Amino acid sequence: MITPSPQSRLLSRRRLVLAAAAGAVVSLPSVSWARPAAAPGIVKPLPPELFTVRGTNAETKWEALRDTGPLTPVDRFFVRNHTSTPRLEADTWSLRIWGDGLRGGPVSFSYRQLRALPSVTRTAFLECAGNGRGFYTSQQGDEVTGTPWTLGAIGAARWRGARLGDVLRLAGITREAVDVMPRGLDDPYVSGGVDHGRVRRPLPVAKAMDDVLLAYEMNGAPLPYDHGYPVRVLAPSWIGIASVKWVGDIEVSARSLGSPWNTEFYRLFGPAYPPGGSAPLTRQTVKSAFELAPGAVFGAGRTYRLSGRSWSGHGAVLAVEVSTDGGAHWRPARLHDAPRPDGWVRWSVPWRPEAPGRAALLARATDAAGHRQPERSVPNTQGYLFDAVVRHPVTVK
Ligand SMILES: Nc1nc2c(c(=O)[nH]1)N[C@H]1C(S)=C(S)[C@@H](COP(=O)(O)O)O[C@H]1N2
Ligand SMILES: [Mo]
Repeated sequence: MITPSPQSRLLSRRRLVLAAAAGAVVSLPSVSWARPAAAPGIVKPLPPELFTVRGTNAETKWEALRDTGPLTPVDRFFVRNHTSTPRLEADTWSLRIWGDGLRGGPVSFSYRQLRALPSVTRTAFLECAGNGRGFYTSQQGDEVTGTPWTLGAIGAARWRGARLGDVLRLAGITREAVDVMPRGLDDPYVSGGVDHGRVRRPLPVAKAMDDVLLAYEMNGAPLPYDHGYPVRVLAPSWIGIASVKWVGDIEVSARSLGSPWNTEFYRLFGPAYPPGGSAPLTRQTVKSAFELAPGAVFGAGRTYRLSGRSWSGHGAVLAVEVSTDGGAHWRPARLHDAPRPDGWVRWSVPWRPEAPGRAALLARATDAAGHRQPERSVPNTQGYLFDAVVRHPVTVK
């Protein structure tokens, strides 16, 4: 059961009073104030303390991660749905592997068979390629299309599943195979009058055979419906679209495969890129976020502990610097996790704001590949891979 925040209770009471004043008939059972915000097609509750609903998607609020450990609890893990969450059953689910990259014909695995294979458990973040997209516009004035996420289209979890490589080997993958394409069982994605078919995106065989999982557990429990129950792909360090949820079949091909998700979407287009766009996107960029609401209020002359997290798809985050004066001075943050590829590192700095007024908090990370967050991200029309330092507005009173 979700308890409404004091604010939503106030709001609803005001709405009731307004409705009564306007002479409307107020029937209590139909008043929806006690219910958390809903996104069409998402099964789990989306209380406003934890999520911002954006169309069919739900963005995690960073202030809701403040007291969480290295793993993001599923009750606050972001959801990115092209359509809506299907409620599948493990007993009737199966995974069909097919295509001309196999030695023989199609092979199917039941849920039970998949779970009987050797399992691996690994912690990895999962992040949408569009995470931070909103800052292209709000911080840089760039025009971009797509969901204007702030920084909450990311979560980290402990995933357990079978190795995709083991399953492909059992299915008889040949040396000629170059791409494999997992496809989801959710509804076809229709946008701008075009039916793009079911969500699917090719993975190069080298990645598929390396560290990709067919995951059936998240943080020690079966995957929740919204995150791919009963089985999803989990491609560590790559953009979220590579981790196809509700996977139903995988094509194994001796030729390279295409889908709208590696031709039209999830490439970089724009003045800085070739006319056909960049190569299909793979790894995530480096980012940092404060575990703080935008516009958070601090008292002058008091000492606070600012906390946040940084992560990168190119290697472990090795250093994080914080500026509390809008970028004029930087100091190192204290890291609270051992640097790990595919993971995020929690950090903190003490802060004693002196002068009342508005301030901007900035954090920038450097990863093991030598990427340090720039002041400005090179824009692309669909707003992917934002990596610039974000200016987090706060007020000192
Ligand atoms: N079948 C299917 N898989 C999907 C998607 C989808 O809509 N359908 N969305 C993708 C995108 S864009 C992202 S960012 C991640 C989000 O995973 P999550 O909802 O578990 O956080 O799932 C990916 N896999
Ligand atoms: Mo995504």
